[in-house]
Amino acid sequence: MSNTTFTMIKPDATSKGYTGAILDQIIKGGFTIKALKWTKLTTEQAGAFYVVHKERPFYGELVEFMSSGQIVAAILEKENAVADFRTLIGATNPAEAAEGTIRKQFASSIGENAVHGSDSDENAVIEGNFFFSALERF
Ligand code: 3AN
Repeated sequence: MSNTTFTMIKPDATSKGYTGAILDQIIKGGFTIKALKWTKLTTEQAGAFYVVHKERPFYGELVEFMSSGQIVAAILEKENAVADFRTLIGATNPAEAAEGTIRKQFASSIGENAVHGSDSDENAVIEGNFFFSALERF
């Protein structure tokens, strides 16, 4: 069990002005921000980030959406970070997300679902390294 996970606040949520509210819930959920970046992905960068989904039917749509606007990337620390963060954000499809979860409150659809959360300790490391150099984290 690792103590870090990686998140992105997605373009749908940043454009609607939810960034502050989402960061607040992440911090109140017991996560410490170890690195933070507000940026925008090119289609090439979004394609590389989501390359594990390359064969899935929604890959093109996902890459287009994730490069369509600003995102906030962060490395988060907490005991049992990956699993606890996925509980905090809720199911991929906001219609199925539990009451009080970030996706239930802020997501509009399965594609535009407000936040990303790593699905394993291994991917949390890969995803954090995709965005942050050693100098940008503590
Ligand atoms: P999660 O983000 O909950 O781990 P994954 O890994 O199944 O979900 O999917 C990665 C991302 O791909 C999701 N966050 C969502 O934005 C997008 N996605 C997943 N399923 C669909 C779908 N059926 N249609 C469009 N986009 C999808």
